[in-house]
Amino acid sequence: MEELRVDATGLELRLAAAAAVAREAGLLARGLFESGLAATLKSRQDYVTAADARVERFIRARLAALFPGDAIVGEELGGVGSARTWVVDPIDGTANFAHRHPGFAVSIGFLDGGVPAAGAIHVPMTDTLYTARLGGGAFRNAQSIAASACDLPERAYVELGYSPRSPRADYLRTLEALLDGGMLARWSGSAALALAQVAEGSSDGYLELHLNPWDVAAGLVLVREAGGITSDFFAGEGATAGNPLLAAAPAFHPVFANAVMDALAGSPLARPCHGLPGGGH
Ligand code: LIP
Repeated sequence: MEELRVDATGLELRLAAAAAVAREAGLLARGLFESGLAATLKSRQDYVTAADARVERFIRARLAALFPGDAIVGEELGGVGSARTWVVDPIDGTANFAHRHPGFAVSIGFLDGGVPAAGAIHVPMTDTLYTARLGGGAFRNAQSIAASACDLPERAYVELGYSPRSPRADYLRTLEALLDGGMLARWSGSAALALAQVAEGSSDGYLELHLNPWDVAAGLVLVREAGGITSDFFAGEGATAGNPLLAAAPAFHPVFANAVMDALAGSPLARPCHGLPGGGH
């Protein structure tokens, strides 16, 4: 028998927990960042520090104590999802953390029946906390936020993330298409921060050609509750193998998605099983 979905009260409790634990974990991460922890290279341009596992263990202990029946999946310590699953990225933006750049965040998402339902993102170096739950709106430090009203590509400020996990040719073709369309494209190295910026309206769109579930689980809720549109990240094998991700302000989404899909024409990434071009919830 399929488990009942979490009701509004249960979701509110999980949001409150995610917010509190994300901030506690963020303050722990900040202390480790300021202590100057060394980073090791997992593979080309893929870093890990002792902080990742230490912060994830802290988050897991707190969530397991509060919600013992929920599953937990994390970037460093793995795990298997269930009907109620926490998806944790202890340090999103590890490359920034490893190079002593402040652009990193703690991301804690909650999936209810496989659907992103609540999330909290804490930015340690500014002590900024983003929170959202299905039907409850999106907030930055408890103040309501909304995606931008941008509808013109020549005014659009977007992020095009890069990682060696996706074909360089697809990345370069997409970058060229965005610049040809008049958009200004940057890359911050943290998907969670990029999604928070779309939700608060300081960025008009974000695309990355491969991300993992822990990078986006919280940010997807944030963007959608802020009135933004995202691709269906959990289409196909998204929950286990990851997927591309597109997120945008509502009026800008059609232009952005069309430019991306034109650039990716012929690429396997353009197939529906990868959740692009967008509009999925
Ligand atoms: C990172 C993402 C970023 C992506 C990196 C990496 P991590 O997550 O936030 O957007 O470009 O390749 O996946 O590894 O720092 O948690």
